[in-house]
Amino acid sequence: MDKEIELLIKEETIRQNIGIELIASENYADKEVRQVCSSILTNKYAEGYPGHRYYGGCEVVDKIESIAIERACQLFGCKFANVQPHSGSQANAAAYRALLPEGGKILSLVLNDGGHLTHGSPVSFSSHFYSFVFYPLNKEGHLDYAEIRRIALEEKPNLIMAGYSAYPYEIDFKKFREIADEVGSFFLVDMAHIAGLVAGGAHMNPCPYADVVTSTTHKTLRGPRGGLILTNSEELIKRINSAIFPFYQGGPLEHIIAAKAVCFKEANTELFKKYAQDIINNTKACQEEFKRLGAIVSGTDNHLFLLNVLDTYGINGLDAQKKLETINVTTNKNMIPNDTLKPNKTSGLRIGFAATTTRGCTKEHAQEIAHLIHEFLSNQIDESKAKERVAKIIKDWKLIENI
Ligand code: DSN
Repeated sequence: MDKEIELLIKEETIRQNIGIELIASENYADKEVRQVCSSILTNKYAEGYPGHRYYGGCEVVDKIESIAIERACQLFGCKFANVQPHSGSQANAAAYRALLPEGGKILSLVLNDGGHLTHGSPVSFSSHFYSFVFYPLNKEGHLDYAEIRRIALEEKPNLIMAGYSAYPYEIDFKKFREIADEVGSFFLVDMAHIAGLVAGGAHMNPCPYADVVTSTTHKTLRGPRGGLILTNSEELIKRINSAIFPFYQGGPLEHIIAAKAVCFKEANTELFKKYAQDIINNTKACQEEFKRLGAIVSGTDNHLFLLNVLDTYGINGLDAQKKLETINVTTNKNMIPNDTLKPNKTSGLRIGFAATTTRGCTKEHAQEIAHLIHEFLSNQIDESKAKERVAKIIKDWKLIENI
């Protein structure tokens, strides 16, 4: 094997094993998913869809892609799926293309309140091809459905969006559907962050309410890195399919699609239901412990919460992220509602438990993680003491290569 790359993979394996991974969008794919990702399926070109390809020799990948579609539909209780998006961003691009004319108006969450770049950021394709208006969170950091309805009635968007990157509470998709119906808009849910919770029955399922649901497959869903689109509309799936191929993408990644099929099967089990609930229990345990210690934190109903490091420890989000990295605790800086600092500094950290729960994190570990971070960021313990505590917490966790 290429020694340079082999050594770097070893280095990354060590980094992942010795750390506590609290980045809310990350997870550890299991052996089967990883093996399928690196299979010979990578050799095959298969532009098109099962039964309608532009290449010969697609009879096997046709079967694989059909299984992936069937399993995705079964898992989320949906009629149609496109399993080809290379990422969540590609999935969103295709969904917009299927639902809107160029320049169409989209109502989404204020980006600093937890929206994703593809939900209208000036640096993303989204704001170049579509026109965005935004709804804010209320002062307490919650969705304000009356305010969303008011803005929607005033702006009359073609599309209303829900689903976020840093929102710690349950989303009521039924309320969004009612607003969209009143206004005559399409309703799109980007469930990338919560897809595993939805699959495990631990969050309301958007599929009965949204016209289109987009997702990634590698966050709480714990599959390979990639995207997914779901809908119950026969008309929309046709438009979605042609938006993915040939409009935005070329050859599908059949090795990744096969790994998505494995992931959908794994997520449709009692074991995965328990995993989804454990993520929520661990997140809650850590958030409550921070609160008990006097830290300023958001609430949580899902896999993440926001910690206000600026007002709690007098350190901005970027510096807190860097400081925690010195003891192998990985988090990411994040804006908090009404943040006074810019996105490159921020006042907060986003903390999530999907990855640690996969490795065997318990509620007691989650509480100890709150103590560790609290004591380290408030300088009650030094780096070497903090590293000892990290090693003790992860002592019995699974090695990532054995997951
Ligand atoms: N980059 C992801 C996240 O961290 O939330 C969203 O795609």
